[in-house]
Amino acid sequence: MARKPRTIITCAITGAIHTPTMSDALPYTAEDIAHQAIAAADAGASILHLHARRPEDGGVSVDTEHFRAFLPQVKQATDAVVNISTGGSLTLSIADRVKPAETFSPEMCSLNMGSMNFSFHPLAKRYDSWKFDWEKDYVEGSEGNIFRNTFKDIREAATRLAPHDIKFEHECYDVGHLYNLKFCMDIGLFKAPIFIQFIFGILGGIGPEVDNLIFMKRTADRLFGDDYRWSVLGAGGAQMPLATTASQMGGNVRVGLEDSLFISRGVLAESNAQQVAKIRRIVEDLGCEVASPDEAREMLGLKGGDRVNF
Ligand code: KMH
Ligand code: ZN
Repeated sequence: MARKPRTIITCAITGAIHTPTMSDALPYTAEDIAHQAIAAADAGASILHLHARRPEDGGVSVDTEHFRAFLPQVKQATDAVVNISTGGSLTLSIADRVKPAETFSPEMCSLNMGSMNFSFHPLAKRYDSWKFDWEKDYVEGSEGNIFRNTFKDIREAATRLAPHDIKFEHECYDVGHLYNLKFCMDIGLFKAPIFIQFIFGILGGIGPEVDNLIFMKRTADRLFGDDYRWSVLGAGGAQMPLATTASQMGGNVRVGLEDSLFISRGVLAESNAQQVAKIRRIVEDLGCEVASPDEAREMLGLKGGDRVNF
């Protein structure tokens, strides 16, 4: 029997776009981000998707000094691939959002493949108290925000980052984003193999049903043939079920507190590493093996950890 491909586990340590600090486990200081990223890598994550936050109040940050405060530590302690977010926040310009990736030239960075509603305002009703002052207004205000990722923004990000030979994690929240990506590939913005993160369950994007995963995968097969690798991110309660399904379909998986604060229904996760350990256990129990960082580098055609700037 042919050996199943290895499963790459990405761990998204601390998103800032849609995850305020509503769990004490969510890291927001540089020390905690580094500590949890290293523990997630030790637990089996071969890629670490990283945002920065303001250490004083956990707010969204694209300040390069906030990234500098944890990147060298992560690099020294692990061999994991570092993937820097260019998502930033719902209100920043693309030039500001790509600055950390331009500065640190990581092996990977995220790239969001279309403009969309990206809302988490229903969360506001679930909380009576907030850890920091900015959080309630930010969460409620997401009802009126557009997450802007126009073709011009995508071209600007790709052009600014082209000299750095960075592999993009193309974040596709709906089927139209796959067609956007195809258009961008056809005009020469990205090199094969591209890496697509199929995202399910964000309010504004496609819902977290298995049918939708199959539809996204079938569409990507038609558009990209052998020129792509893929992974699945289910937001909130869809995280583990969709990751499990993806791994059984030969795909890769993304977990992490950025996308779900929970380890099981109604139970907050203690850490990112706990989520990585859980999906690793499931993947291995079901007969697959997880990819090491070097195997992930080979599968995705990455430039190598010695060519980053931190
Ligand atoms: N948390 C994801 C749903 C980015 O960093 O570029 C969105 C995200 C965007 O990861
Ligand atoms: Zn992110």
